[in-house]
Amino acid sequence: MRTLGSTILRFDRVASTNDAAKEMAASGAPEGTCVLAGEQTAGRGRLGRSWSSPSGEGLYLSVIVRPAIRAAQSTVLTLAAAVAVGETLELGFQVPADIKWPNDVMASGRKICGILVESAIEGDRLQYAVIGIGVNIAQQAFPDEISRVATSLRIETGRLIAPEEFARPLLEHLAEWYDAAVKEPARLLAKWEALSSYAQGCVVQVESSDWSIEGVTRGLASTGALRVELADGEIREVFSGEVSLRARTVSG
Ligand code: BT5
Repeated sequence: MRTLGSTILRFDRVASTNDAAKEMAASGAPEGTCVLAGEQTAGRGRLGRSWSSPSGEGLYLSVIVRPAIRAAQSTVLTLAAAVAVGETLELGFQVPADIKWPNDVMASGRKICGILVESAIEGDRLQYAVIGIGVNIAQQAFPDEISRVATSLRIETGRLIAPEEFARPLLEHLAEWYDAAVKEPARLLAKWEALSSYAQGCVVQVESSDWSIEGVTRGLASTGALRVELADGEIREVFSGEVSLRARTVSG
């Protein structure tokens, strides 16, 4: 299996570990190179949103990968990262985790981790991708805007650990699921569905900037897209980056 994290570049503070990793990837850094920071001054989420990244309180990690997959397949990298974080929480720290498609890992119904995968594309292949993972580790309180939606490992377990203690097992799980994403995507998709209460039979509203649909989730397509059944029985495949998803109630 591949190793991720044999080279880890540590910074006290960066704007965004994803930006630092993208620069390194563009100048040839090999697969598995990681960037880890104690603090981000401009941590990013999707669509220009920000990621709260206070000094010493979270894990801010970006991993460079160079998978032989098609660009249209790149959502599987987000799914692999979410499964790796979910397993680390459950197996390493006994925190029950739930994955909310496409890029949130939840604990007790609150967001404990966000994932931002950014890719450079050449033709229809990926030249490289940067898997950015933010995990709330030591926070006991959050800024007002996210105080009702966020949680941390410390809040969930009562334990205080260093972010690097989470990074080590996370990189091992990520290596396994990254490998599966490339070689056996069906195994990864099945594991993701097993870890997500949103995957099957969940009534959801999916919104993008110019449309909105409501339906029932019907698992993942082979590309990693979420399958949503509309009221008339039509199945829509929803791709990451386009939408946000609001769970309503769970139906059979
Ligand atoms: C994400 O975006 O959840 C992806 C976050 C990725 C962060 C990592 S840290 C390492 C790497 N370097 C970066 O610059 N980024 C990556 P999205 O789904 O768009 O969610 C963003 C939303 O989550 C915000 O608008 C807030 O509502 C909420 N949020 C912000 N900071 C949070 C935090 N620390 N914990 C929980 N929720 C947060």
